[in-house]
Amino acid sequence: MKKLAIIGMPMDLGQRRRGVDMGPSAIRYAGVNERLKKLFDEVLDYGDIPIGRPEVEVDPESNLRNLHLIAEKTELLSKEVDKAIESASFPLVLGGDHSIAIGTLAGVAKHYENLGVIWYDAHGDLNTAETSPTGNIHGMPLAVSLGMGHPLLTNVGGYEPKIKAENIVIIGARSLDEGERELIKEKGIKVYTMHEIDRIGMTKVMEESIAYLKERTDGVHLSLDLDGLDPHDAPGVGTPVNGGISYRESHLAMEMLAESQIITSAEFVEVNPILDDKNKTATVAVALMGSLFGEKLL
Ligand code: NNH
Ligand code: MN
Ligand code: MN
Ligand code: MN
Repeated sequence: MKKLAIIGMPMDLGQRRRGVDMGPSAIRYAGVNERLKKLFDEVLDYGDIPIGRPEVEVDPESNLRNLHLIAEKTELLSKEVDKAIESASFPLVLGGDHSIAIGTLAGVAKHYENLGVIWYDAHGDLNTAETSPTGNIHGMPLAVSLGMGHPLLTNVGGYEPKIKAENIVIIGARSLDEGERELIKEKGIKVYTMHEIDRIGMTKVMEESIAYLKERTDGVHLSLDLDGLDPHDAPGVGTPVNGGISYRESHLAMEMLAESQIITSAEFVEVNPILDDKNKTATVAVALMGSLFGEKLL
């Protein structure tokens, strides 16, 4: 029995551009439930995690904007994700900005010895308060999941770390801050930048990534930031970076993941319908989910 649990996380507190809190609505409007019903025996929509309309936290002392709110809300998300896994459903989280990954990974990682992560993103999201040029927590969730950063964030779910550096593969990187570069080198994190995607092609990138994760992990979480794609194909994101992964390359990547059967949880983040062109980005997200979950033309 193949069951899918859809969990909306309408949170925009991890960055400064409003509208990404409407991501889950935009993705539902683009037909996620209908599309995935054909690929699962049962699709359960858990609805949205209640975020409300909290006042933005401004603490001039700290380079962690909305720290307390994000810790509190991601804790709620981690519980829902945990519940989905306990009831033998595949958890699919709809964002929201990428800070939500702190909660998703907190709910997922305790179910695995060696959780792998594919971080499909233009960015590394490996900043801490010390290295972040912006103070935006959506630039930090991968570091947080490694146990690096403010304890209120690293301890979401009540344990840390969630993942090991050698179980991460970053795909699509083309904008890294200085501290992130250093951390990648220091920890030996596997990264396929746009250079490698251009040079060896997405087929090889995915073959290598899948082989690498298969041999060392017992489950793999896909964290897909829509800004990993080229802004031409996914314009509705808060921090677009030119020269990204194409629509076709992204479908290929999802199809290869479907074939490999390694993915055990997923989230699609940073969809901002206010910055979008007629819900194009949410529509792309849903199409990619179709491929990820095994949709076939013939
Ligand atoms: N690296 C920048 C920061 O930390 C930008 C992060 N923006 C993202 N990450 N969208 O995926 O603020
Ligand atoms: Mn559990
Ligand atoms: Mn990101
Ligand atoms: Mn990004």
